[in-house]
Amino acid sequence: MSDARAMLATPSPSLSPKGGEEREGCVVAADPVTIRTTCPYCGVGCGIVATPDGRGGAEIAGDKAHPANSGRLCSKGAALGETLSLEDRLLHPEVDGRRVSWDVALDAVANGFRDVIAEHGPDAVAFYVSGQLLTEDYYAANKLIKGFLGTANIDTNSRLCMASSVAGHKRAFGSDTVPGLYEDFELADLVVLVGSNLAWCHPVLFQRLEAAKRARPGMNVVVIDPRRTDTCEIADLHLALRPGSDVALFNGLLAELHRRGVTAKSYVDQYTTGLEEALMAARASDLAQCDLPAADVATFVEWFARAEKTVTLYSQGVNQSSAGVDKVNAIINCHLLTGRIGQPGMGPFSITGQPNAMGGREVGALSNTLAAHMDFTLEDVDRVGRFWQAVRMAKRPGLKAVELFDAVKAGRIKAVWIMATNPVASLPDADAVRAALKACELSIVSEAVRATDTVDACRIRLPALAWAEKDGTVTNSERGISRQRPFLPAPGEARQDWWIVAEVARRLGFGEAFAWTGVADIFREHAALSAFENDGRRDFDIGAYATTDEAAYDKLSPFVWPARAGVAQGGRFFADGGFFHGDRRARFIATAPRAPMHAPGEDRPLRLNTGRVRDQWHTMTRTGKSARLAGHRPEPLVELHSNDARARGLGNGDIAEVSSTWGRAVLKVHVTEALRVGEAFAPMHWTAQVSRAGAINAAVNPAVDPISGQPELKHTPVEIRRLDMHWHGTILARRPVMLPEITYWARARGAGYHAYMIAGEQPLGVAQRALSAAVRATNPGPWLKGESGVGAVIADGRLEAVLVLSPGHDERARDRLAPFMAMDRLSVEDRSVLLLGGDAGDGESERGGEICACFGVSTAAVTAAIAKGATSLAALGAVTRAGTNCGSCRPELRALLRAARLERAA
Ligand SMILES: Nc1nc2c(c(=O)[nH]1)N[C@H]1C(S)=C(S)[C@@H](COP(=O)(O)OP(=O)(O)OC[C@H]3O[C@@H](n4cnc5c(=O)[nH]c(N)nc54)[C@H](O)[C@@H]3O)O[C@H]1N2
Ligand SMILES: Nc1nc2c(c(=O)[nH]1)N[C@H]1C(S)=C(S)[C@@H](COP(=O)(O)OP(=O)(O)OC[C@H]3O[C@@H](n4cnc5c(=O)[nH]c(N)nc54)[C@H](O)[C@@H]3O)O[C@H]1N2
Ligand code: SF4
Ligand SMILES: [Mo]
Repeated sequence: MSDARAMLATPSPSLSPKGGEEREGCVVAADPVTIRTTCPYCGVGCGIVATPDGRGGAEIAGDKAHPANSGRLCSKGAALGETLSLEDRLLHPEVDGRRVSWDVALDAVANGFRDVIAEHGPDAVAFYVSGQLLTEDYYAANKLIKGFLGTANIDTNSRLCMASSVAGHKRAFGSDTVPGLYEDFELADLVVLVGSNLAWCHPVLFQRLEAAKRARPGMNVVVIDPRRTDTCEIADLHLALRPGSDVALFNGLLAELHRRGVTAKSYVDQYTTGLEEALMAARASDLAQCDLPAADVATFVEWFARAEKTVTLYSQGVNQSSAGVDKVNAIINCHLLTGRIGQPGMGPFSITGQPNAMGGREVGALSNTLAAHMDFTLEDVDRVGRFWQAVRMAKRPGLKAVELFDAVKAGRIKAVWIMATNPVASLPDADAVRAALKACELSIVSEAVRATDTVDACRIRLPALAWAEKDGTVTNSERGISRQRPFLPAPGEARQDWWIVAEVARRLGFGEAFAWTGVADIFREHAALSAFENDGRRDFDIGAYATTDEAAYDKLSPFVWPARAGVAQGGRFFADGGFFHGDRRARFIATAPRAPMHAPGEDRPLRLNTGRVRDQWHTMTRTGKSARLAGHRPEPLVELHSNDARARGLGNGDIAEVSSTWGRAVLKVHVTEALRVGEAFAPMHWTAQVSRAGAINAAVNPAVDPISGQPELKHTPVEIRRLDMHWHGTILARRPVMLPEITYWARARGAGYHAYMIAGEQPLGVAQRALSAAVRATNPGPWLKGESGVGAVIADGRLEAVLVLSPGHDERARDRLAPFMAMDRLSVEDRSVLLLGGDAGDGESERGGEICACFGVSTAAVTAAIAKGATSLAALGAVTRAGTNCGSCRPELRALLRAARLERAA
């Protein structure tokens, strides 16, 4: 490992004046070196083995030795190699659109903060950070603002993600503790997934669960989600409850478990308080609110009552709600009642979204926590202040994300520094966030990518290193700490986030407290703080690592905390009580069901739910670079039930406006039976960079949970209206096209080209002229006009760009034209086929979208294989290769197999 590291030009903490756009220091090794690191996407935290190719790229594989994944990767992890190029990276500091040196940029940040604080006090500044920072970066940012600038106005995008779980844990346990381990899913007899689309959002954990269920078919899986997601493919029971009614369901469960005597009496007596109040509230709530078939609820209760080994996993369907904290506690109540916590195969399990959501909670970067799982009590403030030798300690909690950006808008916050998050796309009421940043005196962003919705709105832009170049640690959902290690040299002038923070701190006169020479220094300090005056009072303690030297840090193997010095590491919490409230007892919390904050009404009768798709990550700054990840869901879409679609004259492929009190988005319609009537679903991924108006958060409401401050991203009243398009079209072009004003466009990556899916309201002829001019402006060469709205640039026999327009939908145009882009030369015959509308005749023209990202297998190919007699996953894999690599598409393959079985039976 250290040999490999020595070959890489890892960034030195000194200022470097140079800045080529290339990765310097790429070396083709005779014997390729491999580096063990961790996936930068979801909270499963899969281990990765990266083998640099010496040309700035790398081979990516799953790490068989990593406990989270044992070698598995999902589609996103497997495609990481396609995200490493530099063409879209921010590589030099900029102030007001001008490239400047690091010195100038850092001085501007430091002077800006100094002036604002001098004039308006410390609460006029803020940081907004991210669960995608490494722990060391996170620690540095939190220490600077809370210990030296004197304000707790630092919040993290985990506010949108985990805040309700944090608050629920603290209410129940007295600490933000995830009691269990991943293996509990494999050991359980009942796994309840609440508001989690595990198959798409934590695919490797889903695969572990799937394998365990196959090995022990007696295991039951229950999915509680208003939508029928792909996760339901392994469910024995799907409860499509009314959105927001989870508290009523778990209250009903609690009351019924107690009535049947499933109470773990000695556990409850010895280790808990508050059961009577919780039961009273539970009995007072009404299961009818859930709008579920009584027989299904009875089955759920029966299974829960019977299975001692029960794990309840929950995610954003629980957290992102104005009743999020109550939902968390209603779930935990059931586990406390039955004593099913902290033992193999048992427990409530909050699964985290981002790779370092847990690390952010550990360093304390939420505005209402302090550091190392300490809070704003007098003792904790004093303790952390002494440890840091703080100059100016924050003494009370700061603003939470939504209120923080409200304060920016109102001018109360005059300087804001954003790191590793894209709030203009990911916060609710997002256009207001953009306006706030544009109006802000001093807006600063540390980013890896040059063009994002947030970068566009910020004055000072600081180039950060990205995944392949970064060095540090992350904590996954089971409290597992792993190393992220650099395997590519630093490009341009990009620097690691902690270094940027430390340089600003130095310029503000705090050099001594930020004099780290590398990440291991910061890790040791963080570990020491976790153990400082702890003595078992706080759950988070990794004191065993407080003296880890550079070599040991370099080699650090994944470990699960707690890791107290001199005590056995890892394991579960709370099997024998030991909670972190003063009396060491857990609290039952009385929860009363509440409907989502904003109810659908006459004007906006539909309820908009939002979330994720399988192959994209958040605002697409990385997954959007991969052609193979673009095939599954290439366009920004809104799903709605066929009844609701019919009532609005909407069909598949139509363009519709989704509007709310807060704003609007323009999306492509996808009709489905997987939703409840009256509900719609839109993915969160599209931004202004890749679509005309596909950013759904412009329309999402900013209501928050009153305790956690987490936004209710899953429930916004909307109306959906058909927009009458005169034409639909597709452009494939080798070089990016500057599109004219049109109603709808979305951009996706193809293999060696850019794809634009477009539609408009102006007359077809007008559009044709404007669009062909736009295509030719950046893709020069002879323009050939064909039949039925086809035009193409063919230079030296190669297709440079092609445009197809038609009055109706032509959903298949992209698939039909793509094979021509893959040809080195078009024969005379190819040319005429293309100009006739482009059916390459490979039988793949009706692909119906892509299922398998690894091998580019279409729905049509899978359906054809099933029709020819493939009746199992194995047979499908043998014929089409679909599902034989990462396995992320297996739930969808299974759904097609099941549909075919039902059809045959009918
Ligand atoms: N492919 C992919 N994977 C990811 C990410 C990504 O961007 N892309 N992001 C990562 C991150 S940061 C996170 S936080 C996780 C999120 O992972 P998940 O929470 O699993 O994903 P979501 O799609 O946000 O929402 C989960 C489900 O909640 C349901 N839901 C909505 N309202 C309710 C309700 O009232 N009750 C219940 N019970 N369910 C409801 C939705 O229908 C949805 O299916 O995913 C992580 N993994
Ligand atoms: N409607 C709706 N909105 C949602 C959600 C939802 O379910 N529905 N989910 C919410 C949730 S759970 C989450 S977690 C958020 C996620 O939302 P964001 O955090 O805003 O999304 P990302 O696209 O992951 O943004 C990370 C940014 O950091 C940059 N970056 C990557 N690596 C580094 C690095 O090392 N250093 C620096 N400085 N920058 C880096 C990336 O290029 C990217 O621009 O979205 C929230 N928003
Ligand atoms: S499940 Fe996929 S996205 Fe999540 S850590 Fe593993 S490879 Fe990365
Ligand atoms: Mo998240």
